[in-house]
Amino acid sequence: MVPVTCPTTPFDGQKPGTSGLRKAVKVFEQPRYLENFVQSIFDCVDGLSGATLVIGGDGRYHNRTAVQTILRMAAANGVARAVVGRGGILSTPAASCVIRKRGAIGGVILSASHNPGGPDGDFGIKFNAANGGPAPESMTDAFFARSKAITEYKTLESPDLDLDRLGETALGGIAVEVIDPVADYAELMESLFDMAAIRKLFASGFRMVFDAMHAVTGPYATEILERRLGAPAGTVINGTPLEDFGGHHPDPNLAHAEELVGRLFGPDAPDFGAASDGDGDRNMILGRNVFVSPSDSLAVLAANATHVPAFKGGLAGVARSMPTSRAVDRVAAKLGISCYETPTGWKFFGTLLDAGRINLCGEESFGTGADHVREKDGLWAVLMWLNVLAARGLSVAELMAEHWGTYGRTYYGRHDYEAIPQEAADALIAELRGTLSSLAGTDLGGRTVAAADEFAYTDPVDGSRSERQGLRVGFEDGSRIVYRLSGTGTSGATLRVYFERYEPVGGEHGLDAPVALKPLADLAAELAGIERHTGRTKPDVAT
Ligand code: VG1
Ligand code: CO
Repeated sequence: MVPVTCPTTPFDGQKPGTSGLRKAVKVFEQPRYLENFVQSIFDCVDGLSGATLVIGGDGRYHNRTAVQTILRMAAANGVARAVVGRGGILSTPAASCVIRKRGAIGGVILSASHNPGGPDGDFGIKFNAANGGPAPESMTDAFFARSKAITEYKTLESPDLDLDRLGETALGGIAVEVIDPVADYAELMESLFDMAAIRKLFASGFRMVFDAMHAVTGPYATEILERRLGAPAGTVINGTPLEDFGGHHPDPNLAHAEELVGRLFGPDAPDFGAASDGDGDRNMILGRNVFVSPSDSLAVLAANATHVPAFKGGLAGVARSMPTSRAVDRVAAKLGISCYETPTGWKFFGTLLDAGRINLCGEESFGTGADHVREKDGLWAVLMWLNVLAARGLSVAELMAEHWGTYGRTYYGRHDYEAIPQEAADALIAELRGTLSSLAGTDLGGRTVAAADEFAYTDPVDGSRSERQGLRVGFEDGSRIVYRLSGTGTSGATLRVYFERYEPVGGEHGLDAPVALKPLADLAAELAGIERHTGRTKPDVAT
């Protein structure tokens, strides 16, 4: 097993987006493409030599090949120990958990999250730092800069390792430890929740369906829900991870989790439904005939946090990404705790969590999490909901009605226009940016604009600055429209338009969200000239 140094030349566009570098599998399959990016990471991580590195992914097509490549490169780059999930599998939150538990220098996580998989699907790679969280922008900028100047990468000439057998093997000078991908994570979950109360809930006949969408969460959900909490066999559906997710979009929302939605809104519906995405960090929460918007979910969990052992001392503070609705702000105000507004992407919560300023946070994009790891965590959110339902003895519908009755209801929706030409998207944003400063005080569709601006963020802990994080138009009646371009897409640009409408206590709480939001959605399309710029008359996905 000889270490070798291979000459290479840079590839264009190895710029990490909202959550790592995501490209079509075909792009990643080009010789040297993955190697270049991995070497760029290794060149930028201080203290890599002699350290422990965690490696794993969501099991999608190309995962195993990539894990073997990264192991060889880790060995040649002086890593002392590599910790790998069996079969190359680690959900994103489990990887975060293992990095923290092992005191690793960080981890390489292979995933394109909710993007489809398979030979014609997408692949991705991200680096998480020693705190278990996504590399901050200062690091991802450094990886990108390095990728543009790279001239060589280091690897080993060695056969593939057996990733399916637990235990330790030597590779070059390093130890490779293949671990059960579920064990550490399941143990952590048991330390956070009132497992006995949830077990009792299931024993009393409470029925739930968890849709793992043939993605990474299947083994985790089966172990924790069915084996440890006693939910009946069959509670977890689509629980076997497949390289192509069964040809589906592993995206837990009303558009893509059709089977689950059908069950919860159909005859003899169970009490509770949930789903997770490709890499296990997202969650969707449903009750019988009820969809809980992710923004509301965050607010409800904040309001009920003290019913859960991990939070029995109360919350230190909460945070949400900018486009996430302000429902949680109202809870924070009532609790007298801080509420931070951060740019989109979990990496912006890291400093706040590390500093202990917050211990609960979330995004409108079906992401919720806490300070137990440094990633959003799908199954954790499901367990948190189960714990709250068990403690409160209410149905999901009753809990939501109580919440809106106390804080008012924030209707929330998002429209995505996918794969539009980059120039058209850039022109739309540039034009809108130019009009923002003149909007305040004007009347738009019967609503008066209170303020309009482009969101920029200064991290209150480390002072780092992030510009151009989305355009927002707020109205005097508490409603709001936000526009931004996605940083996770792999073809063209994706325009995201977010709407919220606030109905105070005693207001109209019984509308269907799309109906309640229709006037705002129409206004948003007109204000940005979406049809004029893109030719699109309706979004590809509405959630
Ligand atoms: C999207 C979501 C964002 C989330 C990111 C990664 O980013 O909007 O909230 O953090 O995906 O989630 P963008 O830039 O496409 O809007 V995951 O589960 O794809 O890692
Ligand atoms: Co994900």
